Amino acid sequence: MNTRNPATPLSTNPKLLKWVEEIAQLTKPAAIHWVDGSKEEDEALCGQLVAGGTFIKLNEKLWPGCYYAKSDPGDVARVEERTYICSVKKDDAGPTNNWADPVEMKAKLKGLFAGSMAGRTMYVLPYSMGPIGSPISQIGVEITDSAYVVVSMRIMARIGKAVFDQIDKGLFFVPCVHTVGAPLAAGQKDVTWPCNKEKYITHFPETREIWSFGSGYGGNALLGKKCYALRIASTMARDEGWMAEHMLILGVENPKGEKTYVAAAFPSACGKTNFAMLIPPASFKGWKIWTVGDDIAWIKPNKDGRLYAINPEAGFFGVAPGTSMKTNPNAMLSLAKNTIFTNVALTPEGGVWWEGMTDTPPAELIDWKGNKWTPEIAKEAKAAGKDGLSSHPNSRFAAPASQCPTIDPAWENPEGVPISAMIFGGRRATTMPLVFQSFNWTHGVYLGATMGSEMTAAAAGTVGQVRRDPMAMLPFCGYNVSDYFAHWLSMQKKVKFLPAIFHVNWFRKSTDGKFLWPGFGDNTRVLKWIVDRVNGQTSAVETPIGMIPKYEDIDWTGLNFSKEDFEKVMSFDKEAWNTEVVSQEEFFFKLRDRLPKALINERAQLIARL
Ligand code: TSX
Ligand code: MN
Repeated sequence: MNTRNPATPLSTNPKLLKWVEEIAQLTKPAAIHWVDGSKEEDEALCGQLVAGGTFIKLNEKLWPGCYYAKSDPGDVARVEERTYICSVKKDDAGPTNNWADPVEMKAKLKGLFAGSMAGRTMYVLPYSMGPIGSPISQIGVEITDSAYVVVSMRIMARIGKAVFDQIDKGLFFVPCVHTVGAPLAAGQKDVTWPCNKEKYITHFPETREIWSFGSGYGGNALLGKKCYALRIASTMARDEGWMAEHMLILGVENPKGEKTYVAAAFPSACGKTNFAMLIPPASFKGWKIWTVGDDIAWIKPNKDGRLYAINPEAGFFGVAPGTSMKTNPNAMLSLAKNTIFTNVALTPEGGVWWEGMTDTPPAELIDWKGNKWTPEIAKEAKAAGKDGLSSHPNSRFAAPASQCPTIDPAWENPEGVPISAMIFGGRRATTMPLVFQSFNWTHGVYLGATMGSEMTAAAAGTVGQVRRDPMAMLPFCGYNVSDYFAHWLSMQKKVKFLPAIFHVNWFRKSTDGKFLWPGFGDNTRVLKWIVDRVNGQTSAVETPIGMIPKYEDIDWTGLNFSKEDFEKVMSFDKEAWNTEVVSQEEFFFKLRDRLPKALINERAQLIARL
């Protein structure tokens, strides 16, 4: 039985105590709760969320330890247009970020936060991004008035007393303030998903602070993830000579038991989590793929002259729709217990379902808006021009990484894992071959800087147009993206043995619109070539765009994929590349103020080779 008074501070750090006091004075909560991270505390908070109607406990037999939440329909995703980088100089945020003056934004926030926690409990939530005590890890403290945030962060990060102990040892922490922006008047009944129509997700890279107002959802509210581990950490990394990247990390083990780690960056909707949890084809006897992380990599130069990476997260916050035992069994097994589901559909048995989980949908569901859903109702909705979906397309699971069957034995190694290759990619129906390797680091940085995906019908703009998403960091770089490229280029001076850089495209289509590559587990064949390349065990052919494999260089055992098929998925279309370099130039033009000369030169060399 835990009899601790949660209002009693769990730290003696004067800076922390003073800041907590200040925020309480400003936001006027009904109570303060110092989060110890214990199981008892978690159970009590989940019980409270169930009692208030925010959570539904799922059937313990089917989904042990799992909870279900549905958000306000107006609070379902990150709000990029409400996301700000508040650096003193506008140019330091750069042309791809929303900028606000830090003094003006602070004044605005002070107004919004005044009394914003009235009637609620203010949680003081300490967290470590990365294993506690790792030299690559960093600490944050999130003050939040959302119990949903506390129990979600308990899955996604290392939280609790052990982190306060680190702070009391004098370790630096990033103060993060979060409110759902829905104060309760005396006697006012709460809603199940409190939030505010007005939202501000604000970052102060120079003073290393995060303030988030008005949303309870995902990256808007779980401040350790995108706000800290990418936007603030990218700035810290630039200042300190390391890298905070939007990358998955996986280990490839060959039949001899030798392991090679790679990190990969893809724009959204490319199946990043699927790739991080890849299962090799049955014919790849003795090959194993190990998962270190599915979203973020913190990468540091090591004394041995190589780059080492950690996954700063402790869980997977994955998009549910499309995840199934066919597309990603390891994800399905990771989320089978102790998982929080948000905005998926509920089954009558007290389970969850989402589009793509099974071939045949259940006969009846409660959809993410709380309405009855049947396949017939969905059909009628679609006929009436609505989406007819049972789950929101951005519905999520928050599952402990430790539950992944392929979690790498070294995933919590404080030193990280050595990175031998980096992979960039995008969703491209044309132009981009299945795989190619950069000539060198600078050329690799160019590939990352110009990567992107073709827009889908859902995204604004013309279908087929490429949306550039450099290193998949467009919404996540905490400073001027041109300076970020310069930082990437500068790693050449800091690291003796840099990873080799590759570009992949699983999504190339034939002229009649069919995918030319089977993808999924068969991507192992491409990974094998990549790993063989970095270990000096295979050759490559030089082309104008980079180094490519010959048909014979790829292991085709167990797959019927002819040389003609390979030539199609690898083909070089000169016309398409002429269009590509013009489109790359248009993107670079937007960044012209600070774009490194080396990248302009790289483009000139590409044109010359073409
Ligand atoms: O995640 C995907 N990956 C990476 C897997 C490790 N997806 C899912 C879409 C992204 C959210 C893919 N979709 C991949 C892929 O490699 N490739 C494709 C396209 C594709 C879809 C279906 C088939 C082939 C390719 N084949 C059949 O449906 C039979
Ligand atoms: Mn991501």
